[in-house]
Amino acid sequence: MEKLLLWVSIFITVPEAFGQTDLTGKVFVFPRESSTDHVSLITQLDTPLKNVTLCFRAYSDLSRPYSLFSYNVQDKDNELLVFKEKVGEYSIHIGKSKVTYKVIEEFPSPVHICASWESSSGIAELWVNGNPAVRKGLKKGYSVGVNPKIILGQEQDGYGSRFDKSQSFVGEIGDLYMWDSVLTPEEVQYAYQGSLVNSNILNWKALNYELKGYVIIKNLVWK
Ligand SMILES: *[C@@H]1O[C@H](CO)[C@@H](O)[C@H](O)[C@H]1NC(C)=O
Ligand SMILES: [Ca+2]
Repeated sequence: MEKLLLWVSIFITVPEAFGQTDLTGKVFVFPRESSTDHVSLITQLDTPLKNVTLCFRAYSDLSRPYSLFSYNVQDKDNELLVFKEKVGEYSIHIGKSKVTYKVIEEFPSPVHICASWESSSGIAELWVNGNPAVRKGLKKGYSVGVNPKIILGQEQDGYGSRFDKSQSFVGEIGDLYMWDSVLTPEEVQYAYQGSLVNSNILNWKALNYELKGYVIIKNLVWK
């Protein structure tokens, strides 16, 4: 009984100890171009990923290429990367390989993105504003590595380091969730509508993060 109580108290206190914050209705604003400003997202991940989905909202008026979500592991660049190539074109990178997606979009306008990858088939899906792009495949059989450095605002070529100003993100990001599973099309729609669905790797409602440099948290005023 005492052991049980001890466990209960550990589960209650851990989220606070790790500094998790409910960012519902908020966004990270990256207000200027730099090679330093970024947000580091902290998660406990010690099982390699065979299935993964990442969803978020972003709003930027950059027309040059930029990183939306950069996940590196020790000694492995572009382990999991969602990148904007140009207006109407995105790419997903897994284990240094890359596939691209062409989408119809207005510029500039807010987007909701879901990107998923399934090791058993290699299929990577990109959903933009609830619409699926043509599916592509890469790194079939691969596993995405553990103990990541996850960076918003900059594209890593190192492990939490080696940023490139010309690939930095200027704009706003919010509603970010990450799962160790591939969401169903219905779940992607829930995510797009903002009525989600618990996530287990990263959760905007209980986010553990560090701001570095000029990054400001503001209310979400677009969607
Ligand atoms: C990944 O998803 C596939 C089906 O899409 C499933 O068969 C497999 O068990 C999943 N693997 C893990 C580790 O969750
Ligand atoms: Ca890189």
